[in-house]
Amino acid sequence: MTQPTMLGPALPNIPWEDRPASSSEVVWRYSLNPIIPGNLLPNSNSIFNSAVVTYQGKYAGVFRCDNRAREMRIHSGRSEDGLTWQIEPEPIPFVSPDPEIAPLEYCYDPRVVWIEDRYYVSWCNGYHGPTIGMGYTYDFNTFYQLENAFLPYNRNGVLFPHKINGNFAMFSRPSDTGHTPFGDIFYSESPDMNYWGKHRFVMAPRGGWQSTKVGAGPIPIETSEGWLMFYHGVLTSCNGFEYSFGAALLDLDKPWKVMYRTQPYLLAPRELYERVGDTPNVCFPCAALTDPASGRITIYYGAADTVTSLAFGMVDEVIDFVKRNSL
Ligand code: BMA
Repeated sequence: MTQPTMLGPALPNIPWEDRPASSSEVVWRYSLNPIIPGNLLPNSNSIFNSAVVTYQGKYAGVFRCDNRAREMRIHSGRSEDGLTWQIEPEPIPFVSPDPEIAPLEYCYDPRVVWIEDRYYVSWCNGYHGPTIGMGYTYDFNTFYQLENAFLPYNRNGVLFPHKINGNFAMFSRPSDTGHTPFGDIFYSESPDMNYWGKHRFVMAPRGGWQSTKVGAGPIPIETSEGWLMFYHGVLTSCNGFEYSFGAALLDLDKPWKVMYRTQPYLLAPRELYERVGDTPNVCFPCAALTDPASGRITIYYGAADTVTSLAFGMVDEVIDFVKRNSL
C-alpha cells in the first residue's frame, strides 16, 4: 500500500519534537508546553485558540488575546521559529468597507489561510450575536475587513486552502447566543468571499467526547486520502463542557462527505495547563503547520482558554488511526 501524503510545499523548519520513546500516542504534546503564556502582553489575561501560518520563510499569525477587561480581541503576531512569538500589543485595526459592520464588538477563535494571492482571516465576530467575521491581509500589517459570511448565530468558520468546484469553501457551525448545547458542522461555498450558499451538512455529534457539539479546527489538510480535518468535540460533564479533538477524512471533491471519523479522541485535557485555567478541560485546535516532505503535522491548540500549546503527529499514522478507529 502506498503511504498517504500531504499536498503543498515542504516546510523543513516546521516546529517539531519527536515522539518521546515512552509514548505510543498518535498525537503527542510538546514537552515545553505551553508556548504562549496568557500574560505575554502587558494587558493580556489569556492568549489561546490562535492561528499561525508560514510567512516569508518565517511565521505569522492571528492570536486571540482576551484583555484584562476580559474583552475578546484578535492581534497579529510574528515568529522566527513558530515557537517564540512577538504579538502586537494592540488589536488588529481592520480597514472596513462599511461603517455598519466596522464596530467589532468582540472577536475570537481566528483561523488564517493562504488562498491564491493573500492570507484570509476568519473569526467569531460579534454582530448582534456571534457570526463569522472575515478579512484578509497581504503582509500582517494592514488587514481589510470583508462582509460577515453568515447571519448570526454561527461560530468556527474555517476556510479551505483552495477553491472547490470553482468556489471558495468554508466550514461553519450554526449556534446560539450563549454557550450553545448543540452543534453540527456545515459546509458552504462562495464565488467571491462575499455571498455564501450551497450549504451542505457535514457531521453531527456522535457520543462520548463528541456527544454535545463538534466544530472544525485548523484549515483542512489536503492529502492523497482525502481532506484531513482535525475537529473539536464537546462532552457535557457534571462540571460543564470538556473540549477534546479528533480527526476525520473527507471526500476531496465533495468535502461534506465524511469517509472516516475517529471514535476515540486524538488529544483530550490531561495536563495541568489543559485542566486548569479560565475554562477548565479545554483543548481547542485552530491551526496546523505541515511539512509534506517529512509527513510532519504541528497542531496549535488553546488550552483551558488561557494559554497556547503545541501537539505533533505524522500524517500516515494519523490517517491510519482515523481509518482503523472510525465510527
Ligand atoms: C467555545 C468558544 C471557545 C472556547 C470554548 C471553551 O464556545 O468560546 O473560544 O475555547 O467555548 O470555553
